[in-house]
Amino acid sequence: MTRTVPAWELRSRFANSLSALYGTEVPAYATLVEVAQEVNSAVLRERGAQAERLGSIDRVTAERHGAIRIGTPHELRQIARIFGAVGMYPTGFYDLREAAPTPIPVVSTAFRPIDPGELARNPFRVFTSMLVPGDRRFFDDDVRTGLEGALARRRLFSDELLELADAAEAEGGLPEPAAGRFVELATQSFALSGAPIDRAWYRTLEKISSVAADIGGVSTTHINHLTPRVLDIDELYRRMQARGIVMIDRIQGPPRWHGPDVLLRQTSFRALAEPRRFTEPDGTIGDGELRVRFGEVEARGVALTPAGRDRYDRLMSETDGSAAAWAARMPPTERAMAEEDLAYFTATLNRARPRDGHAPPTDLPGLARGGWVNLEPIVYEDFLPRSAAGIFSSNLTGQSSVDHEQDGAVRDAEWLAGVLDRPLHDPFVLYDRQRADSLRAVATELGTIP
Ligand code: OOG
Ligand code: NI
Repeated sequence: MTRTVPAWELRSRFANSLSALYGTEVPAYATLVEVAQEVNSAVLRERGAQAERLGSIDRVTAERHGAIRIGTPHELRQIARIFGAVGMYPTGFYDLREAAPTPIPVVSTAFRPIDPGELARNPFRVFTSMLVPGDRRFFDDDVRTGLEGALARRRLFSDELLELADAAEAEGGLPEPAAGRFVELATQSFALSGAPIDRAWYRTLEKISSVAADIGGVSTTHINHLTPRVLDIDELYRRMQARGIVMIDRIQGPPRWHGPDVLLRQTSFRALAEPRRFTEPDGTIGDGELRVRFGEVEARGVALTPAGRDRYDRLMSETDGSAAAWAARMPPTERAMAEEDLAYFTATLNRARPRDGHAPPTDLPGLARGGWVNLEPIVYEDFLPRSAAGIFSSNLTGQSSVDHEQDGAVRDAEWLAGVLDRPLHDPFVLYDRQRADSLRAVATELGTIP
């Protein structure tokens, strides 16, 4: 009898296999992974256990996020089945149509493990964007009709892949050889295709949005970037430049400062132009190239509570986001962030606390203020596309822009959950649950169970 390869192992194999593919497709990615590993080893040597405070070195070394872009609710449901097979579930709603300074005609979610144990085993996540052809800020009736026709005709995933995915999700894994076949087919479906691209149609879309062209101008999908995690992104940036790779001019997100690492910091480089084949207006097929894929790297910090997130958004929109502005508005230690309920932590009982006759509180800020607990940061597992203020607010309030939709549908988190036909997880709820679980254990030990 063959062993069932469990979902987490399928996920890990899928992430590795995509990484191998992307390394052959985009050689600068392989350099980026190499430099990230150099930096991570150096940080581990210098900082010891402190370096692993936001994840074990094994986790961080294996950690990647990918991004893909697709065209229709139908395709999104299929992708949800494929990711569901490897224990990755839709989490968070991002409306990039509202993103300053460059609105993009997509709404997005991230597929990722949601359970802390599963994240520790392998935290692979994929930011997944879906085109909104019905948004009249971007597309007129002709282009919309063209897009809908082109997207309805294509098939991204084979029946064999989808059937294997369903079996894996139902059984919590797959036996061999089905497991290997699943990983192979899933990887192939995100490879860059050699199929010719209709040049005129692609150009029409590209004038509106390069992302729209990358989705609706081609007949397949592909992994758009694959991002390793690094423990010191400033050092990585210096080393990449020293190797002659031109990076964007800055690291996005919070600045480097003397307080805790918070949320997500990212930087990227543009990949080289890649050869693609084109169908010309006269029907002949010619060569050309496109630059749609890039390289990105990220450093992760502690997850912020809604209050912390609000403070972060204000900081980024009202100040220059510098280390000085940051220091003026954010508390400089994990403990102070916990006391002000700005960031998420798990708590364990502080057995060294002297008895002083005080009754312990039950909330984490109170327990932190009274010295009752030791704290561990909960790492931010989500995204900050275009870190500008306001993108995420749609996640919090569900507000949307009805008047822009040609078909009158409001595209918010609830709508996306309906499209997916499975729960759309809210990142704040997941972080809160993790904190609450740890507080229950502390309360049991303190005898304060409500
Ligand atoms: C996805 C952009 C979002 C990130 O790291 O914030 C993303 C895309 O370009 O399709 O990957
Ligand atoms: Ni990314």
